[in-house]
Amino acid sequence: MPFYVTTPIYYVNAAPHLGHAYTTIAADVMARHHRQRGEEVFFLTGTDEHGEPVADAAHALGLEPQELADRNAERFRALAPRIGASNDFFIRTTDPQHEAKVQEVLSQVRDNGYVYEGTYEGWYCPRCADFKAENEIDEGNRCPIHHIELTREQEENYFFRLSAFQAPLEQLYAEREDFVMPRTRYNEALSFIRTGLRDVPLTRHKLTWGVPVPWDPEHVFYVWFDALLNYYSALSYAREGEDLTAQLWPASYHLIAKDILRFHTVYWPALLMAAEIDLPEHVFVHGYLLMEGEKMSKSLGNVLDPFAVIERFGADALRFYLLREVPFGQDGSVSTSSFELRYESELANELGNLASRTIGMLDRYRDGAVPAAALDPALAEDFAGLPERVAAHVDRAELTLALEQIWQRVKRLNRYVEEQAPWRLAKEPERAQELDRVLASLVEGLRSVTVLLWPYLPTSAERLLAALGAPELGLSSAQLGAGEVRRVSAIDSLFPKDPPAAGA
Ligand code: ME8
Repeated sequence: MPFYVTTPIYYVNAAPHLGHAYTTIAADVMARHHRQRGEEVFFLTGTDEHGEPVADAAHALGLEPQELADRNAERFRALAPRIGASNDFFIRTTDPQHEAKVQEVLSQVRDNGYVYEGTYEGWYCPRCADFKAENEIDEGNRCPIHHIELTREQEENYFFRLSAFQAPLEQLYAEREDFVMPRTRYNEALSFIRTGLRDVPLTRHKLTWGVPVPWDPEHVFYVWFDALLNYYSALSYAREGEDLTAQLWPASYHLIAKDILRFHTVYWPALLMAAEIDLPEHVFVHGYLLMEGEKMSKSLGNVLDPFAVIERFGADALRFYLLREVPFGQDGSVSTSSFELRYESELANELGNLASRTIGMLDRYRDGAVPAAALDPALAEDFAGLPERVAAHVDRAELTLALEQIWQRVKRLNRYVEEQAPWRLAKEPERAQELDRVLASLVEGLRSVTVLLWPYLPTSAERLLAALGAPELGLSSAQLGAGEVRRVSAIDSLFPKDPPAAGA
């Protein structure tokens, strides 16, 4: 079974921030883990370039939308490698192949009888590019996300017959309880469906910045339908000269935050049904990174700069922090102080010291050669079934729980060092065999957790495995005892304490 994972495509109305980095990092962890399982993996991210959010931001800067899109799409494209993301493709909705696919699929939806002409009247948030239902409006006709005043829109549009999918969507939710995860989000989506679905605009008449509607060039497609289709269109042109759709569709996981839940859990499956395209397996909805209690967002201006963090501490530290600090799927606060605390106490003290102590003792007591000794059964017991447990969590996108499983073993290895006190054994020549066993067990345990940590800490894990002379990354090699470390070599500190500030 191939594994196809996506992030939302991000608006190019401003530069990327930590919230965007978060979803991309999570998707990358899943992609890397599945590659470790030997599966064919495809990981997609990219940018959403049409619609009012981008057109308005461009005009405010005195630019054409395409100019702003070109400028910011490059920043998002550049973010991926900076955070260690191994995406297989980067889609831009202004790609001509994407636009052609949008026209093709939405014409099919019309041919299938789900499109009609009508007049839309209602409240609209130009930042969300969202037509708000009456029960989604804050006091004073404000957007609950952006806190700006909503506009009253009246427009001749083509409509998508969303209401026709009320029963099919209820059936989908009844049959596939893991279509939307976690459970709270499934309940939220289902209760939205149960309140009764109204038809929604499929096109915009007032806007010109969008994909032209082939049957009426006075209109462009409503940005959300254009954007959602990226997950499908990308496969048709991501690899030059190939169409990967048959091989990779449907997607295994769409990762999103809860701000765009309704589009992905209601509109998207309905649209696919209308076009007779298979539905994705899962939509996983993670929470918000909060700063000072509010959703971090560019329009609210309360953002933590991922580039500054990476510059000083490296991408691995940021990846680890985000997935360790905030239980994946829930909201959680982030701050510079909690970042520094975790970096120091967990990465530097727990993992970094474990690695340097293990390598240091092998060097000191055995000249860097790993003794050929049987593993300590007590340790083996604590590691039994670990790769399987990690895989079971990642299968459900429980990335924080998977990391916790691994981290418990990092702590276990540190306790093992304290319990066995190899420095005492080294002083008693008659206990050389015991020392052999402790050292061999320790280095094998370190190798095992490092293989499992690779999706979270790719650069550090590769460095450490190279120092252990055991670069194998496959998940089966993470089993304690599956590897063979013969010699270790010294490495510089993996997570140096108090790295210099950027530019210092
Ligand atoms: O909504 N906490 O784009 P967008 C966690 N173009 N995640 C966050 C976050 C935060 N504070 N802020 C942003 C759009 N995100 C549309 C999507 S998809 C077909 C079209 C992440 O630039 C999270 O993944 O506003 C959220 O869903 C996404 O960025 C919104 O990005």
